[in-house]
Amino acid sequence: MTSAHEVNFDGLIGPSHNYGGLSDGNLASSYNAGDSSNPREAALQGLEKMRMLIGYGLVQGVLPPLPRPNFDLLVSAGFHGSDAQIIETAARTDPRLLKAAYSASSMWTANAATVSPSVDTKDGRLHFTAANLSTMLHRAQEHPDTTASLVSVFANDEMFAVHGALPMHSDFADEGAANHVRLCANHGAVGVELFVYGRDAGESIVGFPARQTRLASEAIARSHGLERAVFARQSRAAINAGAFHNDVVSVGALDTLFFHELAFENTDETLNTLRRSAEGLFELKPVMVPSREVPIGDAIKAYLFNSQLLAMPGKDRLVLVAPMETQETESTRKFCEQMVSGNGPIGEVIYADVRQSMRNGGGPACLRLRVVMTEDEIDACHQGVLLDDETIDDLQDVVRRTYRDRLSPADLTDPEFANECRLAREELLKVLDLEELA
Ligand code: SUG
Repeated sequence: MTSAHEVNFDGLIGPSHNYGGLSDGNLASSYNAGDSSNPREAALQGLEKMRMLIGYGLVQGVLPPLPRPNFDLLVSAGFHGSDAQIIETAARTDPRLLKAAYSASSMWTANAATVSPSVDTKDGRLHFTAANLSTMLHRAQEHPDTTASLVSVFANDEMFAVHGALPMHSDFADEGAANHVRLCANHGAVGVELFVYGRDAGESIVGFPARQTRLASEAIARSHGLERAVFARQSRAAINAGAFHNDVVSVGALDTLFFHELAFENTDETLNTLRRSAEGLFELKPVMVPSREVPIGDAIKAYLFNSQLLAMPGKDRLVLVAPMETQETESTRKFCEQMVSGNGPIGEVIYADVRQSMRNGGGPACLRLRVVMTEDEIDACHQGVLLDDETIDDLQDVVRRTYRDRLSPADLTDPEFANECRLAREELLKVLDLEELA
């Protein structure tokens, strides 16, 4: 066993954050479609969450926003000419495609990749597989640039293995760490990796899309060289209620799995398989939230489970970092109050304001990619993305100077906005010492 830290790499929210209504099955995205967003506030909220966690003694990383608009997407759809001509023609003929090309969805880094720490893998390297996000067009464009970011940040081939995305076919649909939970005795010990899928390859589904297939999860477990992988099916009821990823109805940390009664198709089988895989390593602590206390609709509206579940220095029980919406919803607030007053594994709930992201269906857990790293791995990764208060100040300064505080879908048609986005990103990359990604 080695000592290791769970490093949270949050997605820095980009200047084109907007409410495009692009995600079928994601209720917040549909309800808020067309509203004006505030990209400046969104990015500042995300950075304040990162600052808060640094304050609690955690190691915090960041991944930069991807280049938007994505001219490659627009050019592959046949638009051509100068940047301004491409935008003007796309705005006239296919505004939805223009919205997709502008989507700031890479902020939700829980969907950037699936990550297996070196202690779990056969070759002893820390493995990443960029998610193909093949179900939604605006997300399917992310993986080439995400892979490039991961390659830049985790550049040491002896320690890190960055795999490109799985084939772009519906049989391999993969949404990354949002459907993956690692359980263990402590971060540096061998873990059990739980992969949650919504359908089998080739299976057709009625209702909201199931964005992860069992085949995709198995392919990742194989290529990461995992010995203790468990595959469980997400319940159809959860998906149809709006849980488009498993992390909307469950979250785990160390030996604790916090989940809604309706999260899995077969709860007993899932828990028993986890217990068997964890034999000799740790004793699983399931914390199930019953529907009679928190109806699934409330859990999804309040995003109770889309929280960060964290082991914090100096605290002997886990801390849940939940969105404000969990505090504002009666059933979830009450559940949290009762939970922390008991003697279970979760001892505290802290509420974070990430409302701008929440209105697109992204809570605290969506905004971060967990990477369990040894001290040597932390030293070997690109240091510019490891944050302290000063770097957060610098990033916030760029955001205040370069981001708009109001963005409506109509603003995306202004060619000048594309230029603003590019300049803002270039300044952010400079702060992170990642100009190579410009
Ligand atoms: O993929 N929303 C994202 C939210 C992702 C949340 N991530 C996790 N649960 N891990 C999605 O549905 C909305 C974009 C828009 O409509 O403009 C969006 O893509």
